[in-house]
Amino acid sequence: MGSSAEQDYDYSFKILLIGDAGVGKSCLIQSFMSHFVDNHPPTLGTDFQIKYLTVGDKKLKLTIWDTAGNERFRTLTTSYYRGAHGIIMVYDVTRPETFTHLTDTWTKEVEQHSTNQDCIKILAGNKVDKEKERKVTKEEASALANAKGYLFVECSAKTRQNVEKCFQDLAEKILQVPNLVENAKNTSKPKPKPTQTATPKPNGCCTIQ
Ligand SMILES: Nc1nc2c(ncn2[C@@H]2O[C@H](COP(=O)(O)OP(=O)(O)OP(=O)(O)O)[C@@H](O)[C@H]2O)c(=O)[nH]1
Ligand SMILES: [Mg+2]
Repeated sequence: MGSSAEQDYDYSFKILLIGDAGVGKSCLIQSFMSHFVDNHPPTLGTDFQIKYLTVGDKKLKLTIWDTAGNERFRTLTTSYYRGAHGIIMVYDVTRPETFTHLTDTWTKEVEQHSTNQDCIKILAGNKVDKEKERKVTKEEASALANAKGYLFVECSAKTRQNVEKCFQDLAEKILQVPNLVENAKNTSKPKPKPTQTATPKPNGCCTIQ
């Protein structure tokens, strides 16, 4: 972090993506950052990327953490979840097992490791561009999200449909939670310079203070 432009944000949010191997977590991040990467290699361990986003009049720095869905490469510990403000729970709409695993496995992981009870979650059904192969309906996923109090979006990393919306909705919701916002404030943000005022001198001249 060097330039003042990079430090010029109001809040810094830690965002995690979780879900089974191959659901498209890394592709969603790539798609959000810039473009879609076909045949993305499986993630080994964990990785993160930084993206700046403006929501309303707030400038946000998102640190987006990606992890391996495959248990063999997973090194998830409390530290991965610690301090997370938002979690994107990804499943593949063409693979129903990736949807059920979110409730069977991933929610338990979150409950076990997450240190932030107020952390916002969004359920993201990816690969909606493969509509003909769809196995998980929008209705059942939306019902689960409602029951659990999660946000919900269907998206495609490939076409970029709803990819921005996924991150944007999550960030907007985080901004509404005072506890989350409080510990995300950018304390090193450069303060605006005081405006210069001219004071008239008795002899009619002015000094700038
Ligand atoms: N058609 C389609 N394919 C996608 C989409 N997103 C990802 N893919 C494909 O799914 C494959 C797996 O995507 P990844 O992003 O690597 O999946 P991941 O969840 O990061 O997998 P792990 O790192 O192993 O946990 C990619 O090689 C893409 O070809 C999408 O929106 N539509
Ligand atoms: Mg990956």
